[in-house]
Amino acid sequence: MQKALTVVMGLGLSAYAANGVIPGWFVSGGGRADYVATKDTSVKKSGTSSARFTTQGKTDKYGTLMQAFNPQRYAGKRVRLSAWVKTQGATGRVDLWSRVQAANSPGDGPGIAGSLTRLPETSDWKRYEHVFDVSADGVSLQYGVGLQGPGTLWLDNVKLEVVDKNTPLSDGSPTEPVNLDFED
Ligand SMILES: [Ca+2]
Repeated sequence: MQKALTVVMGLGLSAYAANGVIPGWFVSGGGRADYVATKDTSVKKSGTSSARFTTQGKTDKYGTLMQAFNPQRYAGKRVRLSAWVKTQGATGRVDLWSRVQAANSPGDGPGIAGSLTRLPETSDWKRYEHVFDVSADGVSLQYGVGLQGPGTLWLDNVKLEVVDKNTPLSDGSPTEPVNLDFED
């Protein structure tokens, strides 16, 4: 999963503001010029608006609508990122991703924690979640939704919360020793 993230994201971190339309969010990725993010007041999970992210013109490059911040206050904690996403006609690929970047993490890598979920080509609103640990080495916590190729997605009600250390990690890593006596 982490390797897949490395391969597909191709994030150039020279992000630019998403036309200044959605405060706190920006468009990044190698194909960032081929995508546009806007607030959508007609399609939304709740409240009065969602984020709409879509391809403008033809592209086979990856673009992502993302957010990044210094995770200092989450250091040493396990977090759950959840988000509601709706997709339409994403015949290339569409995903939800998260990662914790350390100071020396490559800009196009999976970071030191996080996850990647491939989403359906077309789907109604659905909640997805990633559970991962934020270590003290983390200097940037990032997450977003991305497209590679045609299609549109909507994002709403993104939430980041601290969870108990017993909450299973999304990447399937065990949280305690398993089958040490080989009897299972
Ligand atoms: Ca909303």
